[in-house]
Amino acid sequence: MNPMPRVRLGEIEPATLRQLARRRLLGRGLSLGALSLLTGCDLSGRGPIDRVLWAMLRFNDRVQAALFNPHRLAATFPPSAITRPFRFNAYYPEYQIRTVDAATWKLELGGLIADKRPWSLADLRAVPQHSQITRLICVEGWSVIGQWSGVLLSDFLRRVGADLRARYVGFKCFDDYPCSIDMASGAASADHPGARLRSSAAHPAVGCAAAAATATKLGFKNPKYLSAMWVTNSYPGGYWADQGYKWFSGL
Ligand SMILES: Nc1nc2c(c(=O)[nH]1)N[C@H]1C(S)=C(S)[C@@H](COP(=O)(O)O)O[C@H]1N2
Ligand SMILES: [Mo]
Repeated sequence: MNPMPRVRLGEIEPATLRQLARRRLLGRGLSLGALSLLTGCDLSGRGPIDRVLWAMLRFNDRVQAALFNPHRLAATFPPSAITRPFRFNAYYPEYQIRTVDAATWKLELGGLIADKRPWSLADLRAVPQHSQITRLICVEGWSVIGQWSGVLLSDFLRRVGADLRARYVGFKCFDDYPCSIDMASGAASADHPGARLRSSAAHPAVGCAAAAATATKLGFKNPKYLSAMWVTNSYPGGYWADQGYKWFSGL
């Protein structure tokens, strides 16, 4: 398994820029990789540094207004902005994708959930669906804009009688990618409608049955190939969180 490399900033980047970014952005949990993607600045490129700085300051204001405020929604985009072809990413190369039979696939439920009956793909598709075009940002240093459709995680959690006062929503994936998010991000439909269980893949190459997409978190907090979901008060960790990435990783 290759570790997901951290985004490296180019040698041209001055210490002041880095300090500024740390103080004003990283403190809030945003990686420099996410920053460079959101500003549209290639920080590893050879562009004039003050252009980058200027863009970052402008970006910082915009981000504070739009992304870091937990009561604002994730930025959405028009269909024309969707990245094609959509990019696949996992902790293994694309040719090693494991597939399941969508007809027999089930999402197992556990932990602090009243109705633990497993859900089929048809069950997931039979409840009200929501669609959103948002940006997925990977800490490796790239982003894609994609359309995520499916049942809102907050709706789903209420339907199955999840204890919404619990702290965590944990996910198991059939490619052995454990993941978990905070209940506040998963269940707060009014503030964060971004979190949803998507019942089909955004791109056919993924070949997955279901995924939990969280528009308000970095890419690695979007588990796909789901096999189980549970609600718990004990910290479940996750594949990258266990290797030192910030567990919360919100935008
Ligand atoms: N099951 C599973 N989910 C996963 C991963 C993985 O390796 N396995 N990688 C994560 C990472 S790091 C990213 S950036 C996104 C990429 O999603 P995509 O392939 O739909 O673009 O999936 C996330 N979810
Ligand atoms: Mo990622």
